[in-house]
Amino acid sequence: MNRERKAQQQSPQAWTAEKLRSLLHDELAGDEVLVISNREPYIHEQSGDSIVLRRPASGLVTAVEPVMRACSGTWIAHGSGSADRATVDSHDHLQVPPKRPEYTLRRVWLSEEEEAGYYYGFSNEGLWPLCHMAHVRPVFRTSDWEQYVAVNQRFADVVIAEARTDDPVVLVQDYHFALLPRMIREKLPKATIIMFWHIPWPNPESFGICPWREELLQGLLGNTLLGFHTPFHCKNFLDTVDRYLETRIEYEASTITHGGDLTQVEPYPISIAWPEPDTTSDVIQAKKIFRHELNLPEAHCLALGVDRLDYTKGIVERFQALDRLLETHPDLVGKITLLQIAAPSRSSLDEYQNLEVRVRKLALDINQRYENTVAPTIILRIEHYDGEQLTHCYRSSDVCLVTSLHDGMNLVAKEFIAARDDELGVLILSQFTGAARELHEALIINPYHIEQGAQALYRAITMPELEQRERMRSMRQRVRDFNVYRWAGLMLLDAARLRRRQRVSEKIDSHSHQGLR
Ligand code: ADQ
Repeated sequence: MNRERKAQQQSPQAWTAEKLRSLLHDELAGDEVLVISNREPYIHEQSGDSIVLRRPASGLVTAVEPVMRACSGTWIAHGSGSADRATVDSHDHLQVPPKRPEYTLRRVWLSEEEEAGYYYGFSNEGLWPLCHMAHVRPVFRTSDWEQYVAVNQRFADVVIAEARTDDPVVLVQDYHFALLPRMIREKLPKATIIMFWHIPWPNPESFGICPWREELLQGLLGNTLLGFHTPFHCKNFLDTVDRYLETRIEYEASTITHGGDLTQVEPYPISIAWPEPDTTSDVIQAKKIFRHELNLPEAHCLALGVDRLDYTKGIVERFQALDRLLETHPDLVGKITLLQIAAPSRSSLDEYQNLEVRVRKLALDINQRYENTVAPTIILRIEHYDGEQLTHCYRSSDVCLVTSLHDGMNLVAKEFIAARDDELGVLILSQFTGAARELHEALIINPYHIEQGAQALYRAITMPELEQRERMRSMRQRVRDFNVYRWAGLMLLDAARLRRRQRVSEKIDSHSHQGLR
């Protein structure tokens, strides 16, 4: 790690949208930025005769959107909404955010067959379980792989069509596009290609079961810079490349040289944009209103879970921990409720349908077991909430439970902390999240250990306010300083450095060629 970067990490100055904007101007002067992700930041859906705008429940979108607003540029993504075609211009472009445009969204259309193979199949039945240790077997089908290759190529063609220069800064997002960096590199050799892998990277043995492991790694080595959430994921990636490809790896410098190309591999812990202070309501008031809305007594203890409905998030284990708490502390029956808000996700896949059945049944069983006249033990809402509603939930809860079995980072943990301007509330956090590497003052648990989860819940609901405040204050400081602008800023600073290096070496090459003539 270079000295400049180390210093920045040790003494983070306030990273803001403004600072990111001026960094782009100073370090990557005038250069164009293209972002590519599967999920689009704004979805238009037909609802009867009208068109409604929806924001997806996606950690990636939560993080990348504020960065894009700061950078302008073009965001290329799959147009997945039923009214998406009706809202673009003749170039499939749309200026967003719709109310106050700051950048361009370019939508890419996929057929049902392409979406089934590339997105549901290879990405979500193959790579997602391959990279997460949640004991769900990956499924690899040749037909899915063929669609994955074809769709990656399609996006590469769109990137090349959208690029106005031969050396744009291209930010590729996530596991849907492992092949894209190499495909772009072939057509735009001078581009600075940065990729962020939003999910964990497994160890070489686990990754090795993928029939197309070499192709995926070669695709990823088309990147100038490849980012993961934690140093551990970076190490797993270097070890995987070492195991399966002929390359030169410099562990000290964290670089890989492959076929003349150099890829830098670095950790960049992702985060959120720190919210503006809420001047409209105080937390005490919000708590009262929310309990009234949920039909709960005023002094009722409220625990909260917010996730996409995904088997990696440990929702079943969370319910089991609550069950165990009430088994061991029957005096708490009717005094605590868990509100679980789960956004429907990938619901056409069997694994996700089975999870929904399991989660619904367990909630019902637990509610029957602890039936009382005061309140249900679990309130399960399988629905999408907007940002304002979620903030209201975070501010009104006593405890937030993040019990992922494996998670690259987990932004819900950070959103909960950011919402608590009263400096109260307790975060229970799985040790298997990237967030646990940063948020040491949370109650860290192993979600597989149900008794430990129950004990943490007990400790959370009986924690004195003084201790809550100490913990929350420290975590708020961390999330405020290490926000999403810092995440993007550090990546872009590193990219700018690599870009300068590449330009210098191109100049030297051309001088030495001229000298030879
Ligand atoms: P996700 O797996 O989607 O992200 P996470 O980081 O927790 O997980 O982000 C979820 C986002 O969706 C949050 O912004 C949350 O507010 C929102 N959300 C959750 N439930 C919702 C609901 N019911 N209604 C509306 N919104 C909801 C992936 C990786 C993570 C990584 C992120 C970012 O799996 O490990 O942190 O990308 O890199």
